[in-house]
Amino acid sequence: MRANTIRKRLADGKTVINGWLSIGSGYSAEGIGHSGAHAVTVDLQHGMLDFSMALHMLQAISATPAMPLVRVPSLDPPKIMQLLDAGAYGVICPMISSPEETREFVAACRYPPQGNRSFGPSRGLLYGGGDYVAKANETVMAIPMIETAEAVERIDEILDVPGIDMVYIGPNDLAFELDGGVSVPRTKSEAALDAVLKAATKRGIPCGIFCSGAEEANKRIAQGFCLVTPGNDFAHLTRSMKEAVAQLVAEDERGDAGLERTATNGY
Ligand code: 3PY
Ligand code: MG
Repeated sequence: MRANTIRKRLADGKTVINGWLSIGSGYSAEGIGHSGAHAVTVDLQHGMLDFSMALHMLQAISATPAMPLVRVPSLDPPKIMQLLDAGAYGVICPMISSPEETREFVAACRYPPQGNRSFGPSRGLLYGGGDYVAKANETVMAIPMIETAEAVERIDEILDVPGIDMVYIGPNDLAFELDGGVSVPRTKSEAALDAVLKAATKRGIPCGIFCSGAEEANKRIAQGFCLVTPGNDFAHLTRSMKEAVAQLVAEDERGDAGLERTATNGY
């Protein structure tokens, strides 16, 4: 089976940079897959896309060196299994709050006897290879999201569930829960996510986190996170376009870009 290179990076103590796709497009998925990111996550929770678009995006990511991950909308075993069948090498599941939910989630990601994933590997065979079914359990990753107050309280019980490959923190939902909003400072949720990071690290379970961009991602790496998501595709697209426009407007205000001249020339 095709190796899961992010498992190897994590085992070697290396950081994983994870792209995040909210735009439903195979073309932009392929572009982000070629960005140098080690993994790329198709976001079916908050992304503007559905299963049929996610399938095309997973196919596009397959043409790149990045490992294909998905974030599912919720703890929905049939949906999780279908996305694994579509070739996802890891599933990030939001709002996991208890050991019971964790067990249900991990079971959906594993074929029997470790779990209850149903047989029907479909595209997993095309992307993973002919031995997909035999090797899937040790290759695909089950990644619960920790982003509720209950999950923070019960983190040791959650981490005790066998088969968790990583935990992923949703800092914004955690801020809603613990700080009453997403503005800064986020005193309580920052302390909580640091405690989760330490609890996971102590057990050798890697911890990932969503970040606003590269600057925050660098700080999170220094804090001890093993996987960072430096903002989503839409944020990068709009940020860089705004910067380009701002630069052109600034040049025009200095009188050296000729925006008006371009307009009157009819281009
Ligand atoms: C959160 O910050 O809550 C997230 O889920 C990020 O994707
Ligand atoms: Mg969230």
